[in-house]
Amino acid sequence: MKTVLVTGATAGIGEACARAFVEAGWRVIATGRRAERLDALVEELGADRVHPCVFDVRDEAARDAALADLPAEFSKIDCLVNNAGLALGTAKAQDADLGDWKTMIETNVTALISLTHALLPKLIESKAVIVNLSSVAATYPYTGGNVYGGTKAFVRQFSLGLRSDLSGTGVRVTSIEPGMVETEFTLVRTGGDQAASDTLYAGVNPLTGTDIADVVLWVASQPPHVNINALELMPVNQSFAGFQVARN
Ligand code: NDP
Ligand code: 8X3
Repeated sequence: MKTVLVTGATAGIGEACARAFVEAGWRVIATGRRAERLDALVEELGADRVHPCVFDVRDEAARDAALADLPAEFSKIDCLVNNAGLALGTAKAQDADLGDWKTMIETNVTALISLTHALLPKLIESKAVIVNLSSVAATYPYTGGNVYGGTKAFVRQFSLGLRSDLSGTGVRVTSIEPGMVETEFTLVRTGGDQAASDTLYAGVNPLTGTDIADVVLWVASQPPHVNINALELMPVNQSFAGFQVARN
């Protein structure tokens, strides 16, 4: 039985990944800060299939302690899903909070590279699949997306660079780049504004966490000679708009 480590498994895409991988016969190391949500996953999916690891991805000491303590049957990691991440705020750069910018960089970039670096020896040994959650925001800029989009562009380019560095090791790397997925993402981004979140997704028929989890599982289930480099997906009701022009 294979094992996947999913960061940010307490909500949204990560939680759906935990369910999808267990359903497909994998063991899951599920991480996040909200212990009660991880406990609920263990309760639902079984302690033999889900191992909870409670830590903030930015806290390297807590992370290393949790991962040093993995039960033997969860210790060989066949797939790493770097999913934990967030956007904070939609303000234009000139109005944005610098603390929010730093939190996004620490979570979406620094924590992701740090975990990947820490696990690489194991991942090379097991010829693992690394799946990184980037975003359409990596490619298509929008007003107020400033640093969030920057972090996701980093994730995409880091994924491609990692793939290049890992040539010949058998490790595969994929950048997943979704558009609008209805999760707790907008609730977090708006500081808990449920009405704003509901309004954003109303009438869109957005992607779901399960849609993305199915894609992540498909990527991880390809035969060993197939690497999905990058995969961009959107809801049908989301597409591209034109440039803006400021007139004097
Ligand atoms: P959710 O807010 O629903 O879930 C985010 C997950 O990340 C939670 O499990 C949360 O766990 C975890 N997380 C956030 N910060 C930390 C932290 N400091 N330490 C540990 N875990 C953390 O959002 P999504 O499921 O939508 O987002 C998952 C990923 O997908 C993100 O990287 C996001 O950027 C990306 N994405 C999302 C899209 C969308 O439209 N929703 C589109 C494209 C990409 P906890 O709070 O318990 O710690
Ligand atoms: C989340 C998608 O368009 O809100 O990464 O940036 S978007």
